[in-house]
Amino acid sequence: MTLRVGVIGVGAIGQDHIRRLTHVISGARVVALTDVDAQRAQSAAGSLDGARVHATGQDLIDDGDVDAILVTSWGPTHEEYVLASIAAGKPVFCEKPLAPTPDACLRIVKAEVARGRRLVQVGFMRRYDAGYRAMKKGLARGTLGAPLLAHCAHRNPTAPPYGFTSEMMISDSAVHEIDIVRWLFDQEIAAGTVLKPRRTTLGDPNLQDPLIMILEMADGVVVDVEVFVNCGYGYDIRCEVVAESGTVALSDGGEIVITSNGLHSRPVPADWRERFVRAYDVELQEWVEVVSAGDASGPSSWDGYAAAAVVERCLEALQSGQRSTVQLEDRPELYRTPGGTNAVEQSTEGHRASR
Ligand code: NAI
Ligand code: ISE
Repeated sequence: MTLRVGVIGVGAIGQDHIRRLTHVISGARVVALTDVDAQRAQSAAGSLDGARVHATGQDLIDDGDVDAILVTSWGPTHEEYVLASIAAGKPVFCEKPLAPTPDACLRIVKAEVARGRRLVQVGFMRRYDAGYRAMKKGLARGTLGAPLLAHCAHRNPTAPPYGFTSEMMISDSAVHEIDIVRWLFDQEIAAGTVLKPRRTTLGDPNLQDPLIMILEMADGVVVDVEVFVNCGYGYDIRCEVVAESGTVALSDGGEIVITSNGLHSRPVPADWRERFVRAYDVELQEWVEVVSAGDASGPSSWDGYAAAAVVERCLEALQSGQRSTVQLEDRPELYRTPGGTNAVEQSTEGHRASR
């Protein structure tokens, strides 16, 4: 069976996901598209065999030939499309953030719970990255002892061109670290503090760039996250966990080492597309397989909500300079099933959330 996918929002990541659904992974076909920029939608459809262009996201969701929805429009538009997909009973993959506020995410959680089955997967693709998966397995083995600390860095060569703000450094960029440490440690985040170091003179002077977030996990592990969106030299993602008997870290290795002029050097990825290319492939391949089997797995609406709640408190901490505590609602039963949130989801070894 081929999963017939409709895509809402065909900008940078929308087009990248269309490419992978069409040319990289198996079992899916893009049959419909829409974008508020109608010309962009027409041009994206031009490269696809027989894909329909719809005037609105709702028309696309209502299309009887669309089995599942991919939402890759701007964050503030996600809630409307995810809720409409749930109402139509169609599986929906929504890029991060699930929605900009915890309240909006909770509306999605409640709609899904009322429907009685998981339909939503959130695009926290780092959970599918080989490096982060190896770190999680390394920690689970137990030989390193209890984790105590983690050091993360999230560096973009330049801030995205669309009016990027200091708040977006947390809600758009560091939201990935917020999700990945919840997943790595299988713990919620209990509090956040934001430090404001000296600003770079490169890039927008209004940006608090870099900034440092201190996240306190519920069990006392402390995580520092450097977010630096105009680092200039490339896209550099780091993560090291310090445990009682050793450390485990993402390797900074690319695939090759260049030796020249008395130096060994490794290329730095240009952007997220390059750094996480395999993670996005695995993420969407698993989504297609699981959804085609009538099932659900991967980061859930609950994970989208928990991340949004931490983001909200960190934004408060950015303003106040104070530590902010995070209070989550009770986790509904739907998101307690095995594999539903924090397991290593892998077709060969993972569990699936049941309907
Ligand atoms: P973009 O600006 O390149 O593309 C967004 C597209 O959505 C544009 O073509 C825009 O016209 C369209 N759009 C906006 N509102 C719409 C609406 N109401 N209905 C239909 N189309 C609409 O942005 P980009 O970088 O592709 O980001 C899109 C989403 O993906 C964001 O939520 C972003 O945070 C997320 N993202 C996730 C990444 C990841 O690593 N997982 C990487 C990059 C983006
Ligand atoms: C972008 O939206 C992403 O999600 C990328 O993964 C992240 O590294 C970048 O900072 C965001 O702007």
